[in-house]
Amino acid sequence: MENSIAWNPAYAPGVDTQAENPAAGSQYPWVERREALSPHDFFSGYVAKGRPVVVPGAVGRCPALKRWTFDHLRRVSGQRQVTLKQGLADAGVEGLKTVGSDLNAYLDLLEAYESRLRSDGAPAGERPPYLHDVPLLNVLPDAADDLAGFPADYFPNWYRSDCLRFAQFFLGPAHSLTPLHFDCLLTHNLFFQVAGRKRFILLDHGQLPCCYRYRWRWCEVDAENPDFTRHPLYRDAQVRECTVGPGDMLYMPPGMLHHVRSLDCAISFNMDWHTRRSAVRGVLALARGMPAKNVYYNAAIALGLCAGISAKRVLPWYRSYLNYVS
Ligand SMILES: O=C(O)CCC(=O)C(=O)O
Ligand SMILES: [Fe+2]
Repeated sequence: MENSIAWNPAYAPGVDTQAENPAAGSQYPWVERREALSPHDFFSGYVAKGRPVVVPGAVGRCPALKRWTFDHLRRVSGQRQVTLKQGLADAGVEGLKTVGSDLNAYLDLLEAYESRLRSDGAPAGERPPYLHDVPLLNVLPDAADDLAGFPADYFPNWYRSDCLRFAQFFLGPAHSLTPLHFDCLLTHNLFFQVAGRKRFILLDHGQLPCCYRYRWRWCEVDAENPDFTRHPLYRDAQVRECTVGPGDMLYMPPGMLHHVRSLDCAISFNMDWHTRRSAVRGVLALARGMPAKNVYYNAAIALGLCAGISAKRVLPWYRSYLNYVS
């Protein structure tokens, strides 16, 4: 079947997902959106100031936007084994576990779920697991061709020549959820949406005391349906949101809390990266309870950035982070 999952044409590249955001039911102030933001202004206006920003259409011209159909995924990688996550739930991640599948079988599950959803109009049966945060090049080894024109200038120099080796892939059904958390190494995060839409609910790291943290990086609060009786401090939390659609890029500064809901069947990828400053802070976070393993990864990157050891040479020490479930 050619293209049996049709990515929602209402959200093709260039459509303003924020102006017209019916499914999201916006509740909070929007994250700033900057069309055609230059890398220079990105670093001075957002990275240096720890402010999130959406750059609509930042990867809107990459071939991946049209190319990454289910058919294509089956053709190039259908036989590959992938690790899926189950238990990313509204109630938290205590039941989180991983399961293996080949990609074809997973795409079958997604297609069946999405077609039930289209015919019944409501979540139908158990939601399939989430292909969540796995190395992009393990799923799509030729992703560099698909991402021709990728704006590597939004990354620090150290990462540029090898940036896709740091990229992590996400594919999941409509309604998939990553509950409220921050990224576990306290990295900067550039997030790229390829197909479908996702809604992000965001809080600065300073809001952590309102969010009832557990297991270092996760938060008990359900950011879509907060229960102020269980979590009274969250009443005062300062919350923002944005919706990203195909081609959009979202920047999140280190430690930013995020709760991410897929509004459609969606494909994304992201890259966690450090500046010297965030890498050194990531090492010092040992004193704030960061797990030793995370500190080790931060030390590897800090060494690369501060001692001028190339990303290629540091990658063997860092690579296991890319398959790390925490
Ligand atoms: O897309 C998602 O479901 C989660 C994304 C996320 O947590 C991240 O980019 O760090
Ligand atoms: Fe995250």
